[in-house]
Amino acid sequence: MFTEASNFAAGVDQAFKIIFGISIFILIGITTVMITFVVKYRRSKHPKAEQIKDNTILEITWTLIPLAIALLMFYYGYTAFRPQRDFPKDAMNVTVVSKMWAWSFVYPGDKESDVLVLPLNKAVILNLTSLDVIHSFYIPAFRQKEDCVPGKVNQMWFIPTMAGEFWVLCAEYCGMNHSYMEAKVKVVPESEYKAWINALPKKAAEPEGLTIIKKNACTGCHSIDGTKLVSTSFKGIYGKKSIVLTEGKEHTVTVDAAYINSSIFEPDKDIVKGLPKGVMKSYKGIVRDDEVSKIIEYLKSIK
Ligand code: HEC
Ligand SMILES: [Cu+2]
Repeated sequence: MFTEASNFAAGVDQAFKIIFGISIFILIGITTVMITFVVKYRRSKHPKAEQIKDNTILEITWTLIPLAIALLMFYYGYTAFRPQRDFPKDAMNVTVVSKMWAWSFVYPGDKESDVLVLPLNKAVILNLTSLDVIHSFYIPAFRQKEDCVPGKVNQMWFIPTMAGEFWVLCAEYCGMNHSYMEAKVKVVPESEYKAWINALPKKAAEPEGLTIIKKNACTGCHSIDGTKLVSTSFKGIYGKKSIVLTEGKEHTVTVDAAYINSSIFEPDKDIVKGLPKGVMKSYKGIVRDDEVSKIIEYLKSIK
């Protein structure tokens, strides 16, 4: 009925159908018994309530039947899920990089693409990463979903079993443009995949300052493309004027090396007007001085 485009899709669908079927059975069962009782034991017919005690057979029945139903759901869920955690040794690896609000895919040899192109019928392991907040990597047609957590690498694997284009969506609310956070998976025959990956250019080397900013998750609060997140964007920050409160007194500073340095190590000294105090923590002992210089160099470069 729905596109099942990976080796795991049928198992997930089967578990879903069984649980859904049981739910309908229970809904109809309970509703029927309820309506029957309402009619049969209504007050005009049955004015005096009767106490019933200790019916062993009944009690065993209503324990065993739900137990069997729960175990049945567990069995189908578990058998569909278990193989998804047994990662094959010879699969190809692709790193998924998520950030507000886009996906990118890094292939071996540092080649980067914003479309996930995969060879048909080949196992692939995806290493899921995030540069800012928690996202959830979701390919509905593959019935695969897993969180991308900053500072951690989660994995998923599957075999695409159908050629074509499928949606990648973010399934964890991650801010304003969450619903636009989408990409395409393109499953193609292996020869076509080989030609595509060979033609894909190498990723341009990243400025060191940017690597440090990402590593320390500054990008969770400060964007580099002008978007306003928790705090001001880093884009064009160097040399601009900032209105800050120092010990409650308002004044204007020019964003220069000294100000950036004190913003990183003593964020509560000068508070940018209109932004909350105490949200940014001091990076004393976390970011080294030589790293601060690289950050400053990078901030100068993004106008
Ligand atoms: C948890 C969110 C958060 C993180 C993470 C964070 N900051 Fe901030 N940052 C803020 C907030 C809020 C302010 C404004 C309040 C203040 O001045 O302390 C701010 C202010 C700044 C300013 C001054 C901005 C201006 O417009 O004048 C700079 C520079 C800065 N941060 C750099 C960094 C760097 C570099 C990192 C990573 C090492 C970082 N921040 C990590 C929240 C964050
Ligand atoms: Cu997201």
